[in-house]
Amino acid sequence: MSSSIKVLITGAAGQIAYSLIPIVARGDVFGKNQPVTLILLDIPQMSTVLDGVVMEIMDCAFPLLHEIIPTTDEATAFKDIDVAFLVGSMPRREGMERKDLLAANVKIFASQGKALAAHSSPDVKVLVVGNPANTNALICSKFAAPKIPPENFTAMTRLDQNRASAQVAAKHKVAVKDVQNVIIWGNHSSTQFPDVSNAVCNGTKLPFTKHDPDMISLVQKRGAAVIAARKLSSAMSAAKAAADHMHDWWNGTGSSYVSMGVMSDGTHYGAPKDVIFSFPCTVCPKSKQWKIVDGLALDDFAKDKLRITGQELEEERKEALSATTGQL
Ligand code: NAX
Repeated sequence: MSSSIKVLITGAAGQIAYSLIPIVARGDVFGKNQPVTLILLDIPQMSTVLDGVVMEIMDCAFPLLHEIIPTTDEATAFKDIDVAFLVGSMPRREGMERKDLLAANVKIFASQGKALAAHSSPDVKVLVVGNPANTNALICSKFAAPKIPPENFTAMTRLDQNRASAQVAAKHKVAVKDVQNVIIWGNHSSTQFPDVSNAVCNGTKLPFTKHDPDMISLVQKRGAAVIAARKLSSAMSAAKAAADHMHDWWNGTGSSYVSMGVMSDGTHYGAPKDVIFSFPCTVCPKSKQWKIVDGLALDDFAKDKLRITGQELEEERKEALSATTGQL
């Protein structure tokens, strides 16, 4: 067996982490022969809950789990990690404006970016789940630069991809495992564009002549529908998506592509420069480097959707940077 890798999960006392921890500890992300050390970060007010989570992890007796390090200290949490799932964030409270929520989260991710630069290796792979995920990832990468390169930061749109793939499978009465190349473009928000026009089933093109407005709307509103029904936000599906995202980043994708929020350099599909934009990506298994899939055709409907979500990301960036004025 290889030596253990250090995996940080923030927001470790929260509900997504509660579903994510067992998936990681069981070997479903990094492999069945890969021991892991789990570092679990939450805020001091949650340390008793975190103690309970640690007890349960111990009681699971995971064979691959080398060590558990619960902490409320960022310097301890980010020390020499190989992978970070940044799940923890400030939830929206009643009466809170979107701007206030963004400002509160930007502070968290600026601080964690600094901690990454101070304590982690330049190879660390960082997946941001906490919302607003794309802009949090952007801010985190700016505060971790130049030590940690921007390509090491990604934001999660895999839940949206999984939701769309499941809808495609149900509609065409095929197995979801056989559905590939569903794309989420842009921001993990209601402006995202779920695009099924390139979807294939076992390599065969599915009969989408045009975009599917019902499916687009269903995926865009799925998070709200889960909250309305469950009185809690998506957690099991979010954890599975975070695991899928990191699994493919760590192990590679093969020829089909997956959606990842990655740094846009302004040269792909008209997306603005310097935002974390969700694109179709492949990952090389050897280098663990993602690459944007180029050359897909976009019709006017799709171009317009990409413009809208890109604009929203530019606006979020402006607000986020003004909330960190003087700190960069
Ligand atoms: P919970 O409120 O259950 O848990 C969040 C945890 O983060 C709490 O324990 C809190 O104390 C902790 N936390 C807050 N500030 C922290 C800090 N500075 N350092 C470490 N921990 C901190 O939320 P949960 O349902 O787990 O959701 C977590 C985040 O994921 C939210 O921002 C949520 O909006 C986001 N989501 C993102 C999704 C995506 O597709 N990108 C989908 C699911 C989810 O909505």
